[in-house]
Amino acid sequence: MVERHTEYPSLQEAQISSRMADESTFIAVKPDGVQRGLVGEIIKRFEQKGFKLVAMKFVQASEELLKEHYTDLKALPFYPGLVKYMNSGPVVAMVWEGLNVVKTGRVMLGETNPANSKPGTIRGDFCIEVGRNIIHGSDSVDSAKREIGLWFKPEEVVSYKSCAQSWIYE
Ligand code: IDP
Ligand code: MG
Repeated sequence: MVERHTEYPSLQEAQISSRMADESTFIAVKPDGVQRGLVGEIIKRFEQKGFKLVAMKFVQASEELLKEHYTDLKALPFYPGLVKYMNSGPVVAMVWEGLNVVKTGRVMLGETNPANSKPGTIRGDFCIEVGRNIIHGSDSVDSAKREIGLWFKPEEVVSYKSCAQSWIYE
């Protein structure tokens, strides 16, 4: 009889873990998403997809943090308005983990401008204007690392094994 219940991960489990490579993305429900009661809907979509929540906080972000978060856009005309918008109320900052979560997360968000976002995407379903597009998602693995480091202390990102892992990854 093959004993499967060892305390060590099976080969299959080890392969799943290495393929997932613990890719993480930074997702934030923006102040308009919070005020419009869309926090649960947005979390639901990432949960239902199969991604794993590893950090979350409800926070009024400082102007300083938001300026740093959007530093790449500081030369653009909408930057001051963007910082003001993001500072206008609390946000829900999260880290989600999973295979290709950065790229897939961006697909789930839709395009930057909701007018170009397809129905079925978060921006396509719930908003109209680019300056009120309800959600942020990292655009690359490197920016995800930078953003997670900006918004979370290392100990606030929790490492755990999801019981659904082998039902989500083959
Ligand atoms: P992204 O959020 O899809 O990554 P970025 O180009 O990184 O898009 O822009 C960051 C945020 O700045 C957007 O989500 C949106 O809130 C805002 N933004 C982008 N372009 C414009 C614009 O033309 N007018 C007003 N706000 C904009
Ligand atoms: Mg961006």
